[in-house]
Amino acid sequence: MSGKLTFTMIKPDAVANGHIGKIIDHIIGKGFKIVAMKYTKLSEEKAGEFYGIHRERPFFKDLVSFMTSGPIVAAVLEKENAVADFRDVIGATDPTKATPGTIRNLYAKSIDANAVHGSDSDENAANEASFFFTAFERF
Ligand code: IDP
Ligand code: MG
Repeated sequence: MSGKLTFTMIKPDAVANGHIGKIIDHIIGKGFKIVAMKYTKLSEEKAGEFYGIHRERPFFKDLVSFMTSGPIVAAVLEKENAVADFRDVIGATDPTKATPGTIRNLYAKSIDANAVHGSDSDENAANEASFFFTAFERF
């Protein structure tokens, strides 16, 4: 059984490029309900913790420095089959390989500055949502 929640961030590149509104509209248009949302900025410590699973990867330092380079929008999204459906909506990690019409195809510039985050499993979705939001911030 797949879960109904996923977690997303609109990354600093997409925020800086003025794409917040279009990306939120795109997400709602694909049938996702917003359960929680905030405009915030990650500290180095928070970004390192969030991306802890990538700590050993060669791009980890660049990833943390990019994710702390400006504000982000964090959100919890609800839909049947949320995790897999949202991965389809965002497209491949590398925007040059992302399917036409996906968020990364439309708004991302490079494999690191790739506009949005999307959880990769129900377990990570739950953990990532709790990392940013308390139960009282979800509606
Ligand atoms: P995902 O965001 O599509 O799930 P992951 O493999 O989980 O991709 O990687 C997390 C993030 O790390 C990516 O969204 C991207 O910002 C960055 N990243 C992944 N692979 C590379 C790379 O090869 N070079 C630079 N940054 C990368
Ligand atoms: Mg991932």
